[in-house]
Amino acid sequence: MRILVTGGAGFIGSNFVHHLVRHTDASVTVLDKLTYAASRESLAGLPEDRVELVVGDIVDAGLVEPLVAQHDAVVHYAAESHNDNSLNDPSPFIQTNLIGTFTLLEAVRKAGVRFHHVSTDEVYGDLPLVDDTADDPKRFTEETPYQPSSPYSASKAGSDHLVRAWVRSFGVQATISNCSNNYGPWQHIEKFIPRQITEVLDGRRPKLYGSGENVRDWIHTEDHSSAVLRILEQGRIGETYLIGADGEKSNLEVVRMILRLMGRAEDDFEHVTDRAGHDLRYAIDSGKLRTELGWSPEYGDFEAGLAQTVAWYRDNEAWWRPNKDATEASYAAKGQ
Ligand code: NAD
Ligand code: TDX
Repeated sequence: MRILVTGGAGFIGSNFVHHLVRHTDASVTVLDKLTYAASRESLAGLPEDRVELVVGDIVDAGLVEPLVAQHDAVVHYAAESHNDNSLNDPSPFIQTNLIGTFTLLEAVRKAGVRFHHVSTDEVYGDLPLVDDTADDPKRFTEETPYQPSSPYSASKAGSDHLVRAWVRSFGVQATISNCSNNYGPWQHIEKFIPRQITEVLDGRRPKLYGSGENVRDWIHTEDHSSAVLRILEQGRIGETYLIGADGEKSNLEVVRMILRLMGRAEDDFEHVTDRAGHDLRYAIDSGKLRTELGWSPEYGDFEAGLAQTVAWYRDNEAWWRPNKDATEASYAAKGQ
């Protein structure tokens, strides 16, 4: 198999490339624009005879069409991925997430190549918070109606709709997955967990948007990769699979856990300006993926996975340090 991985130099895409090399004998081409979010180092150490990096834009049909035609499958991770950035400037989100996905769909349609589209649970909007007495709290399923809140999630929702239309109208051989919040090594420090870990490493206080009661459903990026590979190999064409590991935690709980793991007082954080339109709660019911394809996550213990992630950022300061000042300056300008 020759597999083209778009966005394979980003946080989750690079994990998937390592996963493919470890668990299959596929040869892999990474197509990545190397935006601010990419990292060549995340691909270091991979065998040169199996992994090639092509630097380019998924919006560029002249590049994409011949490249796609040389592969058996495309796994599409490339995206602008940060909600806060989409509130500052939605334009690159529309370009990459919508026009880029359209460009890839046209290429796989012409070449008859299998396509897997990596998407997010944010396309479903948000859920109410759960009080402790509820015995069967609502979670997202494959049937939940789309109701995205931010320019980022709206652009991902639009890209999902394009994939479904290309399956139905043109017979494109595609599957879709919608995953919950990922954590682990190599995540850009603009994102919640690495931002707080690196704030503590720098002797400052973690920064919670608003009250901190917002809930995210955390999954280790290794588990996301194993699920995507399972869907690529065994998923039914035209189907959507939700990926999640039953990792619901409020932001406040996560911040307290990070502080505890790093030897600081659990209330040593600050509240900052809330995100506009901030989604309240995400929660995934991954029953279809587990029952139909027999997948299950390996990182069942969030605190253990978080402790490993803290250790990774402690040990890899040389990787994140060059981005830290600019990332914090941009948050400070918004009171965050
Ligand atoms: P990321 O921002 O870390 O990486 C995105 C990668 O895409 C970068 O390497 C970037 O250079 C590349 N890219 C951006 N625009 C491009 C373009 N026009 N052409 C080619 N490459 C381009 O993102 P991530 O967190 O690794 O997310 C990867 C995918 O997974 C995205 O589609 C995202 O929507 C989805 N997802 C992310 C999460 C999460 O928690 N981070 C959860 C569910 C789904
Ligand atoms: O400093 C912060 N303080 C804070 O309280 C930051 C950066 C975030 N937050 C909150 C906002 C969210 O409730 O933490 C939560 C997680 O924030 P992000 O890491 O920005 O993730 P989120 O907006 O939930 O989206 C993520 O999961 C779904 C990814 O960035 C998306 O790409 C993915 O689709």
